[in-house]
Amino acid sequence: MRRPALILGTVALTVVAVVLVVLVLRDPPAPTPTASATMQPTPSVTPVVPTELSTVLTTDFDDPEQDAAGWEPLGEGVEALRSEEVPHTGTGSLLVTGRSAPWNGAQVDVTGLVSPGIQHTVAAWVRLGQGGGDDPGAVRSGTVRMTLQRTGDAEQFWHVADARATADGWTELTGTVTLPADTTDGQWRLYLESADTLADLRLDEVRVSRPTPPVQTEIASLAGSTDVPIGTAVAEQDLSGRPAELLLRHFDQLTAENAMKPSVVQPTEGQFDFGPMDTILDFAVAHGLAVHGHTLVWHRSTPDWFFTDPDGRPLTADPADQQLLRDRMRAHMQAIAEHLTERYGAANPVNSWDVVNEALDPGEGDGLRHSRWYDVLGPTYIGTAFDTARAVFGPDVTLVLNDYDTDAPDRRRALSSLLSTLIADGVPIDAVGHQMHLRVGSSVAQVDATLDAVADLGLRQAITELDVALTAPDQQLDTVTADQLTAQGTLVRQLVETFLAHDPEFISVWGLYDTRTWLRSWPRDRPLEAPLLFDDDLQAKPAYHGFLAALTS
Ligand code: 9MR
Repeated sequence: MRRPALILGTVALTVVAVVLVVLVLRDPPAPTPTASATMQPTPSVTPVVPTELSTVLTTDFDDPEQDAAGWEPLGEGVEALRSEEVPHTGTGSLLVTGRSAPWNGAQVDVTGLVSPGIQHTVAAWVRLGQGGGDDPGAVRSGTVRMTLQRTGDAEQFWHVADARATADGWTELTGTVTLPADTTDGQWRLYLESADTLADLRLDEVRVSRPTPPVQTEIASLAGSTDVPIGTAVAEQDLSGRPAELLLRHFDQLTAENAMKPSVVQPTEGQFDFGPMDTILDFAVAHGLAVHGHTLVWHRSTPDWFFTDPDGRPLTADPADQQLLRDRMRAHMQAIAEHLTERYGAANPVNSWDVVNEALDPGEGDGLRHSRWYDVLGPTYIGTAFDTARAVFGPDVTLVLNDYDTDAPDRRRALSSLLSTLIADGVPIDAVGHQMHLRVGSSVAQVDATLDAVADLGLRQAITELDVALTAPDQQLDTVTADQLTAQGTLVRQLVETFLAHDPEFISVWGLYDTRTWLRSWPRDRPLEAPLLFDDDLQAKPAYHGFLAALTS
């Protein structure tokens, strides 16, 4: 049965759509046949009273692991690369180089993010780079523009925004585009090009937003339906507007999706950036939410300097190098602990930490991932990390060993073997974090077996990163059916029932609503993947109802 607020939201959007159809029919924008053809600006329309905007795409090019974050070159011989020169903010921007025609640029797939009948707002910062003139020293300028294209047989182009950009500073490019309500769904891309100059282009902080219906207020709060803390992974963009409303309605614990990782906290040795972490912790304190700290010792999102000496020589298992790495591990934890005490004192919301993340590799003889931590310190790096965390964060913080696919039998064996060793060695590990990145078709019995195995060892357990993908990573989703979403809801219910039967410390999902899932860009573009409890419009899915049913049954 459809819920009243959903119907109201749908009615509101339908009214918007009808108004837009009328406006668009009066003055239709001209689709152009090729990317190099002249664009017609989207006709100006009387703005419809805006419902609140939600960001559906946000890219700052700051994460080195994400490289160009899904942006691809447009044109023969063109390259689109993440660059650390002159970013607008943060540490990176996109550099588009090798352009030989004005329409050469960069593009990103926005299929699933844009919809007919809705006004989308696009904003980005642009700047010119090298080339495009005889005098490389001269201050150059040129017109840079963004276009939205429906690709395939019935291709159409919608000019979104243009601006005069220069080589000596950043310029903001903003605009709106409304796709006619009768546009059929299809594949969509957003691209950057210029009207004149052949200079390199730089791009930073791209954002696409669209209106979202109000957060449903008639459905039960997840966190309010149980004593078990219910968490979600967040980034700064989730902490305002409708996403924040949704968050505060259903969750009472947060994990920073990226803001507390070593690459963010200590990008350069001794230079700490607590800003992104504080943004999340301040929000948690202001709203009385707990925080699960993620993460301290990991092979990913950890800067290379950890594992090289000051001259850039890779550290080895030599005792002096080992001591250097142990010192760095401690200094990193110590600085975070001191910062938390100074800034929050008794109100510090971080109750637990993923001390070691993803240490398992059942393909290795000892079942452990042979990461750089392992190469230098050997398998004892895990015990060292827990000892150090206990000493630094104190006895009241829950220290967690966090890993993925712990439901797979080979990884369960590797986990049990590691835990037995840690317990025998007296390592101060309190709990196991099961990430639970699952998919429709995952076996609840295997999950149950793993939770039993860990319980038998006497350790507490938490569900740290739950999401339930609709497809396997190598599958392509052309459309999402109601049956798939129902199957997802059924599995979520069975999983949460299984978790609850094992008395978890908390159950946390890896993202607030489908737009925000990491799975849309891993291991490649998967624009329709929808593994979370709330959809792109922040509305409850069958997965939410399954979760709630398990909490209340
Ligand atoms: O969702 C996170 C993504 O934005 C980051 O680029 C990536 C690398 O830091 O990490 C993702 O989160 C991972 C988490 O930190 C550990 N478990 C697996 C999660 C999904 O990859």
